[in-house]
Amino acid sequence: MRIDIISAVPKLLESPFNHSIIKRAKENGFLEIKIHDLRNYGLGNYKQIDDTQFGGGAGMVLMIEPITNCIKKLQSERKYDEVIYMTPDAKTLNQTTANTLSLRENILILTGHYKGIDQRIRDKYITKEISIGDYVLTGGELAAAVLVDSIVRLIPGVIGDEQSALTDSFQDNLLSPPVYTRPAEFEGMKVPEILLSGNFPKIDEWRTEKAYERTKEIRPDLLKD
Ligand code: 6GU
Repeated sequence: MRIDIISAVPKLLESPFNHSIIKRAKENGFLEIKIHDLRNYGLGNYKQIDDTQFGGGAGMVLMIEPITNCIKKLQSERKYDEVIYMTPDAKTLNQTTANTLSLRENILILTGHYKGIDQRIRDKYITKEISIGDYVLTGGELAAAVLVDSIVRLIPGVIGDEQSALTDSFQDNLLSPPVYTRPAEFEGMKVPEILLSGNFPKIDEWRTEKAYERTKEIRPDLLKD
């Protein structure tokens, strides 16, 4: 998979993809990520990328020209299966979306800042808009890092123990059951007996039960369908 990210603050994206599983995914050839500085496509001597909005109102808007020039340049180099705009005024990211995107070959992600981007970019180039939750961030970069992380770990082969990605919270619309490791007893707190029993069908049953309990308690909305 190849992921290109366009950002006005590319430094925010320097670190998130250089550690742990995503780092290994890149080293093992599953993934290539390139960050593109929107400023390089800015207008005039000052490399302008934003301007005040028509109709008045506080906050700057990312201009149509620099973004268009950047997208056109990237699209001349490869065909993108998806051009995604990270913005709080969009549908919320969920596991189904991550699963779908993990099957794509080339993804282009545009991150907004300030008041957002000129609507005409959204109308013409964007195939999918994604928010990561009902709160506002200063920009789309951290949201893009969240999106990329959620996608990359699902690429077949990226997580060694494939079972591990398939039994995540949300993969079946349930939260994960509790997990424990050694020691079996610590300061009087014991690991549930069933997990030490070696009775794997019973253990599976227990985990499913706990997953339901937890979901009912914390996220009953997930059980609606
Ligand atoms: Cl994608 N961007 C910004 N700026 N804020 C957000 C978001 C995205 N998702 C949730 N809040």
